[in-house]
Amino acid sequence: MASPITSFQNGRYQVLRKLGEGGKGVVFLCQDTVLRRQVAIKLIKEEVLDEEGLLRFQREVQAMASLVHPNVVTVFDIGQEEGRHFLVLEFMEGGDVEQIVAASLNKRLDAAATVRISKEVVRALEHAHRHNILHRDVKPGNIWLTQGGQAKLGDFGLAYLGGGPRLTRAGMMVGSIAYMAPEVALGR
Ligand code: 3AM
Repeated sequence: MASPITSFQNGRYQVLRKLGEGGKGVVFLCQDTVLRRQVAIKLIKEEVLDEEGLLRFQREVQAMASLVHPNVVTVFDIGQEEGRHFLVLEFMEGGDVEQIVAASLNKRLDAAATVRISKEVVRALEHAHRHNILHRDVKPGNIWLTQGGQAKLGDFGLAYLGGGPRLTRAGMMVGSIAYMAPEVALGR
C-alpha cells in the first residue's frame, strides 16, 4: 500500500488531518505554510482520470474559479501530487449542512437558520446563473458554513457550463435523486 500523503506541492501544504471522504475524493485539512492559513485540499481518488473525468475536474475548477462571490466556496489552486489531481479550497470551519443536520438534536434546522442559509444559497445560484453556470446538485451536503455561520455553495463537479461541450447526453439525469426537481427526474 502506498504511504499516506503528508504534504502537497513540495511541502507547501502540510496535511493536518483528514476531513472526510466523498464519492470522488478525499478531503484534508492542510496548513498553507506560505500564506500561513488553513485550507481544505480535495484529492481526486482516481490515479488516472479518463478523458471525461479530467474534463469534469477541469470544469469543476473553472466553474468555481469564475464565480467570485461571498456565497460560493473559493477555489485557491489546483495541482498534482503523485500523479493525482487536487483542488485547494477555502476551509469551511462550520462543516456542511448535512453534517449539521445529522448532529442536531431532532435532525432538523430551525426555521430561522433554514431561511438564512437558503437565502445565501439563492444568492450563489443567482450569481452562477448570471454566469451561465447551473450547479445541478444543490443539497445540504454541498452547502458549507464558515465559522461565523455564513453559507457557501460548493462542489461544482456536476455543473453545467453554458457554451462548453455537454458531458451528459440529452435526457440523462444528473444530481442526487432525493434532492432532484420532479421535472428533472422525469427527464424534462
Ligand atoms: O465526510 P464528511 O461529510 O464529514 O464536508 C465535507 C465532507 O465531510 C468535507 O470533506 C468531506 C468529503 O467531502 N469538506 C469538503 N470540502 C470542504 C471544505 N472546503 C470540507 N470541509 C471543510 N471545508
